[in-house]
Order: sequence, then C-alpha cells, then structure tokens
Amino acid sequence: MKKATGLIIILLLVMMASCSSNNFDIKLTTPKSFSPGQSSAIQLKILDRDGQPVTGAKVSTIMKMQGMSHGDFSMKMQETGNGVYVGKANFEMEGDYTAIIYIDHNGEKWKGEKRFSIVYNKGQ
Ligand SMILES: [Cu+2]
Repeated sequence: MKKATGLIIILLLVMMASCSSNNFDIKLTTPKSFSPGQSSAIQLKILDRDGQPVTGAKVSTIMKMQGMSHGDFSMKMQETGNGVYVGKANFEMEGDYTAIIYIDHNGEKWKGEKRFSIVYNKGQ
C-alpha cells in the first residue's frame, strides 16, 4: 500500500515536470555579428503547445556569457504581434551566450534557455 502511494506520487511529479517544460515552443533569432556601441535586434517567436502564437505575454530575457562572470544583461521584450517579441541587446564582447527567457502568459510562468554565439562585425 505504501509502495503504491509512493509510486503514484513519483508518476505525478514526472508528469508535472514534463508538462511545464512543454508549454511553449520558442525560436530565438539573433544577428551573427554586432558592432560595438550599437544595439542588436533580438527576436523571439513564441508558440503554444498547439502551435498557435502566444500573444499578450510578459517576456524578458537575461543574456549570460557562458563560462564567464561578466557580460550579463537583461532585456524586456516588446510584443510586435503574431507571437513575436523583440528586444535590443547591447553586446560588449563576442563569444558564446545563453539567453534565459522568462515568459508570463496569463499567470502561467515559464523559464527556458537558448544558446547562441555572436562575433564582432569587422566589416565596418
Ligand atoms: Cu566574456
């Protein structure tokens, strides 16, 4: 009896964990390069689990440099419609970044991570 109860609780926890990680499907678009002193456009396309655009969400992003203690900054993302949210990033250093994405959609909170890398624009 006790074993069965424990098993049910474990199954419930596994189900809850897998549900919350599948709430949103996010596509992050970043430029390949940046010019120092100029802001770069960052775009998130957010779809729900049915593939429909998520509208009216509060979205913010924290950029972290992988393996470094500096270079972190946060951005508020502005909704432009159709599930697209944009922000301006001021990169100071080229390298590998992790974008930690916070979404609050009608009180449903979600946190996700996307990785990307960016280099200095040496063309200008
Ligand atoms: Cu760095």
